[in-house]
Amino acid sequence: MKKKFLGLAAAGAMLLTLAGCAGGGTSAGSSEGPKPADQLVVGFSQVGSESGWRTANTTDIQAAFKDAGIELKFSDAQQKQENQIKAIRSYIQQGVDVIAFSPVVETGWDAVLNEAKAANIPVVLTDRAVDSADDSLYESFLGSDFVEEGKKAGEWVLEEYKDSTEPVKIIQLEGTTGAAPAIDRAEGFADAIKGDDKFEVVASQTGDFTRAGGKQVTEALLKSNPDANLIYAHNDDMALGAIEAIEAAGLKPGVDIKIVSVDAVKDGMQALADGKINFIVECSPLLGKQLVDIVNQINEGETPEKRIITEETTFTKDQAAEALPTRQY
Ligand code: GYE
Repeated sequence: MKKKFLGLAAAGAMLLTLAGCAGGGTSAGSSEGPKPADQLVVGFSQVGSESGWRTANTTDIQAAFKDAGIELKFSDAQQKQENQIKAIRSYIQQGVDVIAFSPVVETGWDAVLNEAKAANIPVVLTDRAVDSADDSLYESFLGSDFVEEGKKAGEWVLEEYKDSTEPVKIIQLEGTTGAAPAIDRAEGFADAIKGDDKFEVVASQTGDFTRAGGKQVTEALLKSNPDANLIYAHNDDMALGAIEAIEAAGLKPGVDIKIVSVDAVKDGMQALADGKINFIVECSPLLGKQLVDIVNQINEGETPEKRIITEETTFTKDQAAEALPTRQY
C-alpha cells in the first residue's frame, strides 16, 4: 500500500481523513509499514452457494485465512449484486485492510469500487472479472480463463463428432446471465465450433449455475428439441440437473444425449466416471492460498500481479475414475 499512498497523492489528505473517520482503522501497509497477520482484516463478499464449485471455493478461502491467522469477514450475497454492493460498502465503513470479492455479474461495479479507492482500501477480484474500463479500481484479478474453458469444451465436441456427417444439435445450459463465466464460456465454445456448420446450438438458456435450474431448463428444452444430441452445460451442477431431466424423459444421459460440462467437482466427476457425463473441463475453486498471498503482498507494500490465471486440466471418463479417490472437492 505504500506505493498506493504515493500514487494517490492527488487525492490528498481529505480522503485519508474520510477513511479514518469511516473505519477508525489504518489500512494494511500504510505509512506505519506492514501489519502483523493477526491485525489484518479482510472482507470477502462471496457470490452465493449456488453450486458445488462455490461451496468448495468458500471452504478453501475460509480455511486459507484461518491457516494464515488473518481475520476474514465473510458474507454470502445469495447471487444478488445489490447484496454484494451492500457488503462492500459495509467493509469500507468498517475500514478493513483489503476487500476481496467474486462479482456475480460483470457490469455495474464502478461506483462502489471508486468508493473503496477513495477510502484507500485495495480490492482484489477472485474468480470472476468486472468489465470496468479503469483497471486501477482493483489490485489484482485471480481466477480462471473462462474463454479457454469454453474453447476446451468445444474442441472436445469437434473431436467427438469428427467422423459424423450428420448435424449435431446442441443445447447450451448457460450460467448466471451477465456473469463472466457464462459470457466467456459461451464465447469460447462458439468460437471452437464455428468452423463446421454441422454443429448447431438449437437452444441456449440460463440455468443460473444451479442443479434445479439445469433440470428445469433441460426438461423444457428437451420437449422443444427432442432430437438434441448434446448438452453443453456451463457447470457440473447444471449438468447433474440435466441428467435427472434426461432420465425422467426415459433417455440415457451420456449415450442418447451426450454431456460436456465445466468445473470437475466431485459429483460431476462421479457422473463422468459413471458414463453419464462425457467430458469435463476443470475449473479450480481452490483460490484461498493464492488470495492470502496477494493480501500479504499488498500488506508488504508490494504490487501483486494484475492477472493471475488458475492452472486447469480436462477429464475423460477414465481420468475421472482415476482422480476421484483423491479429489479434494
Ligand atoms: O463454474 C460455477 C459457479 O464463477 C467459476 O460459478 C465460477 C462458477 C463455477 O457457480 O459452478
